[in-house]
Amino acid sequence: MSKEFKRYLITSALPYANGPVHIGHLAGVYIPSDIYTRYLRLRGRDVISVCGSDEHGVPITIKAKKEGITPQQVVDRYHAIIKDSFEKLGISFDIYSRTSSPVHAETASAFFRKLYDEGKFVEQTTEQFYDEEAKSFLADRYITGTCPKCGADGAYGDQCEVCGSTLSPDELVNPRSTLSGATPVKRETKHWYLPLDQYEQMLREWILEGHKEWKSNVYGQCKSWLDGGLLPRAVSRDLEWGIPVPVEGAEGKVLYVWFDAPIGYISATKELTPDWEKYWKSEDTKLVHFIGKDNIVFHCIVFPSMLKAHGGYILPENVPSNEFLNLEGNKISTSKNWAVWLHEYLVDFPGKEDVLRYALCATAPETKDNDFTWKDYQARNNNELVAVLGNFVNRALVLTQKYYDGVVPTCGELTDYDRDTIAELSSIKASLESNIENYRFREALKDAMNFARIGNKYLADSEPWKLIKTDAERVKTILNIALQITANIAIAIEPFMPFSAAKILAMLECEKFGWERLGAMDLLAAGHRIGEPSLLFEKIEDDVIQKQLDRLTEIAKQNAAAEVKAEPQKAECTFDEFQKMDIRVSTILEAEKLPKTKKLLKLTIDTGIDKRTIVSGIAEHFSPEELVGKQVLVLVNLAPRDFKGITSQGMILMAEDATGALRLLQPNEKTNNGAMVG
Ligand code: B3M
Ligand code: ZN
Repeated sequence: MSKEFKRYLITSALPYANGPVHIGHLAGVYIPSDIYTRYLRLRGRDVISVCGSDEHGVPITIKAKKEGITPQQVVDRYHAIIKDSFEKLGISFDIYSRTSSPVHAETASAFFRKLYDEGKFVEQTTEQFYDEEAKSFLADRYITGTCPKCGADGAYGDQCEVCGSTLSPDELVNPRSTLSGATPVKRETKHWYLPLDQYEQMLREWILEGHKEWKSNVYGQCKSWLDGGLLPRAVSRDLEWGIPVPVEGAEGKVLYVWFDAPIGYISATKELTPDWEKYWKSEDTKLVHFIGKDNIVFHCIVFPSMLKAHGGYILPENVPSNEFLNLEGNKISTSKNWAVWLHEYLVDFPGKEDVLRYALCATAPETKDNDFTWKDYQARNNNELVAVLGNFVNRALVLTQKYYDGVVPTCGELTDYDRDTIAELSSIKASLESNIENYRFREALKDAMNFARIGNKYLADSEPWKLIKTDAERVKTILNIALQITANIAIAIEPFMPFSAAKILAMLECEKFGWERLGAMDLLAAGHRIGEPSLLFEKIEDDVIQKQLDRLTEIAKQNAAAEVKAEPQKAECTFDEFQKMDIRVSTILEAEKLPKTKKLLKLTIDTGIDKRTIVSGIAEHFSPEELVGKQVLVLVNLAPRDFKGITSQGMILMAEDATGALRLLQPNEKTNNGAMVG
């Protein structure tokens, strides 16, 4: 028997304010948490949903440094974009706060201070890398060097992005500081550690014994952390950006971002309501953390240990965490711009907020990584939202306008078929509820859509448009039922597609119904006048999708080009050696393919000195037509060579790009043939 809770506190992982939000974040965290919250609200539960920007951490300072602005400017920019785009997508947090807020600084400092005063931390002095030029300790990310595993240069102190290995700064070959380029030295520094090992037993009992119902990915990760044995974790860092460690003698030290960020949930609740303690400190509250899989250890092991150390706080009842969403077969990456950004989507697809919510919920990586493709997005819109949901609602409303001038007809005697349909509808309700309450949102969405599927089938089977000529009375009942189903849809889809639910209610000219009315067949009274129908969804054409695919192709190209490493420099050559090469601007006069060869072109060139023949192996890269008339650079004193009986007198200069394609080197303005290069 599961426990009855009086109220709910829903948290969603605080997005880092070092970039905008993308579809991976949405599918993994924010759409599920919003569905859950909206459902509870519709059920009339006491629920609050809190979130905010995570504004500390090294990636933010690195971004600021790269752009030559302050960390505060970075977080101001992204906090605004993230907050605005969440709102526009209908993510209905009760508060979207930020960890640079004064309330948060106070809350996090007090939290640390209490643990400090009660001796809950272990103080430890260790040797850390220090940059003597920049006079600064170096976070792992600020140290780069050669990867010990794959030999790539530019690996970071915590990870090599080329081979994916997790590293520690000590392992880097030839370590350098990214602040000054200096070779870092080791220097002693003191930090505070939370002795997680002391909480191991509590965590084992609480999670491994007490929460076997957690999703297997979450439970599994917790088990392997606990089985591996927990070690004390540093909760302070030598950095400038962050919440100062509120202890004497801690100058230049701030709280570790993963210490302050989860306290952000508490600060946000405090900002939202003076009654915040009842949400955080009462066993009657159900606390649920929605997160992505990379945050599991922090929410299931570290934060609960912090809360226990502090005392007085409840622990989460569940931590529904999703796997990752890929984009068109590749891992979403902020640094590689391989993402669909929410704020850009909202501009490119105005009015299609629910389409994204629907597509992302339907492909949410609930149990394993999943792939978002634009083709799938289009198909879900066209084949499901337009063809099933939109089509049913539109038919019900248009027929009512047509036959009854927009007035809900009376429901006469029910047939067996009517009764079966109604019974089927009410049976979905239980499944929909259980799926949402057990965090199976994809299944829940299917249940909600089944209201429309059943409605569609009902109209298709009962054919009111034919019956109207022979049995007008029966049509009244059919349309009454179709309209009741429509009103039911407005309830069932609200957690998933709130904009469309509101639109249906507006067309029906009714107020929002509570969840308890789902399944009822008397939502609309006979005689009630409905409003003008309009289309709920519109078809998305191929060219719109192609544009998005083209954008991604372009990004993939740029990324491939950026990844290419230049060949190492050749052995030195003297000025005299260089001077021996005679390179001239020349014009290609004629070009033809050499018969019986695949690669060779025979070119006639005006070098300014003479007209001559050059045989060049570029037939697979250029057609003869595109070369004629082009000015190029030619090494004219290269010793002649014979190709298939033709003597070639020189070489055209070219560069090979990242993809192996050849580019002609040309003067950037028309120049006289024979002009010397050098
Ligand atoms: N900012 C990490 C992330 O987005 C982080 C979550 C904090 S939740 C307290 O992966
Ligand atoms: Zn490597």
